[in-house]
Amino acid sequence: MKKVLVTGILGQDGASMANYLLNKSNEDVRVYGMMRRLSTPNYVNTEDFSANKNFEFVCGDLSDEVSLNNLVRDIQPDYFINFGANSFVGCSWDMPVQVFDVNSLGVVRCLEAIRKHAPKCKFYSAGSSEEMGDVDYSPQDLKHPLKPRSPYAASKAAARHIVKVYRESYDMYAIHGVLFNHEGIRRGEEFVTRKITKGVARIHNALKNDKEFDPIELGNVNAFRDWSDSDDFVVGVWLMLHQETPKDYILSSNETHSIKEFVTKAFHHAGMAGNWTEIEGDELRTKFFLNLEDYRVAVQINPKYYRPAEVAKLWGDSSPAREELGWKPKTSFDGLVKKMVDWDIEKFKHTT
Ligand code: NAP
Ligand code: F7E
Repeated sequence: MKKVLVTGILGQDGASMANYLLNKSNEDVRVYGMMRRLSTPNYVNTEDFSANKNFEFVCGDLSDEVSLNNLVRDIQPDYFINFGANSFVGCSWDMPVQVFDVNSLGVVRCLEAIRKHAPKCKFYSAGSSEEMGDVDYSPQDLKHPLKPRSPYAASKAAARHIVKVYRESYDMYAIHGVLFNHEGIRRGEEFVTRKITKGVARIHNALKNDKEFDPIELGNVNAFRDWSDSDDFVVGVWLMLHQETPKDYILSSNETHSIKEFVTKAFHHAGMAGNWTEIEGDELRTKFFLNLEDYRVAVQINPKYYRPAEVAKLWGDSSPAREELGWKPKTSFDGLVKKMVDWDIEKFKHTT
């Protein structure tokens, strides 16, 4: 039986990965899910697998090398999948030191723990399309230069470099997957897709109950992202950990869509047609109106959600992963929007 240590177990990808390994794949594995100490932990993402006899929560923190050293020494994992991070780009300007400590130094601490205590363990570092930042061309591949636009992106670019250094210096199986945006029913509620689908569910319920509603407030709705389903990406990450020779890959849908398009589709899927209106030169007055008798505003702009520097357009090229690993995402963009909207309408059906 293979032992897999997964950090960020209460988050989206850590939970998706554990769920895949324990409930969906045919792998003979024991999963150790690392969580940090919280006064009130939220176990909503781990409900599908936490009772599995091959699963165990373990305690540790990426900012604490003692906990990482002890876990690797005691568990002797075959795989160490590091999904733990401060993953929200928007807050990374507010806490840049913490972001670098967890997202960059945290990776060095993981690599050192493996080097010292379990050098044959295969390590996965969670890289990001944000590393491309201020992009030179589309779609972006692994040759694209690192041009980070946020402390978060810079922290992930640093992680990419250090993983390569350890791989080449110590002959370790250490890889840094560059993953474009991926979402789903476990997505944190501050990320734009979940914020939209939760808002759509709220407005859907209000209209059903003949009540008033407040609009969803967003920042830059003209940004483009390459969105996929997290459940598809964890399969790609697992395949990356099974190559003859360790190598980094991009995972992406190979499509790009604007935030506006996501909004329109999400409302449409919930049975609410609407239209964007814009006043030239006055971005702040951009609005999404529902085509009801009284054309009510469902989305409006609040500049507090603007970022100090924006990444305008991400669009990945994952052809090497598709050709060499035999991976491809199953869920389309429309399928992802539908899955998230349906989930949130059901989940929040009593909330208005
Ligand atoms: P997420 O839902 O925010 O999960 C991140 C997890 O990391 C959370 O469970 C969090 O714990 C944990 N964490 C934060 N600080 C920690 C620390 N000091 N020590 C240990 N754990 C800590 O993020 P995700 O979407 O699953 O993303 C997984 C990884 O992929 C992250 O590294 C992210 O940066 C990267 N990534 C994500 C995407 C994407 O679109 N989802 C794309 C590219 C790369 P709490 O639950 O206690 O807060
Ligand atoms: O923003 C715009 C925002 O926060 C997407 C993380 O998983 O993917 C994620 O980072 C876009 C940006 O994700 C709001 O300005 C508009 O252009 O959902 P997001 P992200 O920044 O792309 C990458 C690949 C990661 O690695 C990260 O860990 O949407 N936007 N209005 C908004 N974004 C948010 N959050 N909230 C808004 O109100």
